[in-house]
Amino acid sequence: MQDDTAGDNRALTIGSNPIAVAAGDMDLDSHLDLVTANRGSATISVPINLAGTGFFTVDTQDTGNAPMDVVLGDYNADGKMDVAVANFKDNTVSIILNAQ
Ligand SMILES: [Ca+2]
Ligand SMILES: [Ca+2]
Repeated sequence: MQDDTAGDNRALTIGSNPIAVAAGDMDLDSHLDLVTANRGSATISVPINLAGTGFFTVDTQDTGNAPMDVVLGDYNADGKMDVAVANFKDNTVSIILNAQ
């Protein structure tokens, strides 16, 4: 876990040049987690909220080139949240199933 705490303002270290962030319950524990599009590192980061404490563990997944936005949804209807990623330089969308 990488978590710099200063009062109530916390900064998570994630991939390079994050440009978009979305919130959803990625691990189905009823607490909101985050997903970021990291343009510079061609990744998404998935900070998982530890039991709703506001402290996060961060997982990373590869995407296409220059991810610019993320949209969360259950695209394969298995009850688990997935991530669609718009890859600006590839003209593609990555679908990352069960991204956590
Ligand atoms: Ca969660
Ligand atoms: Ca799913």
